[in-house]
Amino acid sequence: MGNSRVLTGQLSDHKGMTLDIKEGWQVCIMMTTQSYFNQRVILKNQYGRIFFEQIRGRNKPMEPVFSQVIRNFAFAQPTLLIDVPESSRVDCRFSEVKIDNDKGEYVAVSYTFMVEDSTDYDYNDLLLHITAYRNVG
Ligand SMILES: [Ca+2]
Repeated sequence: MGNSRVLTGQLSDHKGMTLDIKEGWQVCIMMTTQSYFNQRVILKNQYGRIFFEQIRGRNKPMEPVFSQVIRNFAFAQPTLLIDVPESSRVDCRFSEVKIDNDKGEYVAVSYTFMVEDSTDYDYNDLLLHITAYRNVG
């Protein structure tokens, strides 16, 4: 049987978080917001190349669920940035679940981010889900 490793935490600043996604993996991104403020989500590499960028909030009506697939992700270890420029208090909580196969190889990861950008602490201002997995072969 494979193994899974779970990490939960809180992003402490706006410097971003490195995601443990390997080169060539498939990446699925889903996000939604109920925020008054605009939520800016960027996924980029260390050279600044942006793979995913969405700004959603009151000025940009969105589908209830926005999804995008990036096939054969070109770089490893991308950085995720979550920015809410109009908010002075962004509290982002996350969960990271890594999955190993029965050979002990790291083959998939699932990230969930939930943001509170105001003072009601319902954490519904951004829901972001990123799943990435190795090609079978
Ligand atoms: Ca809220």
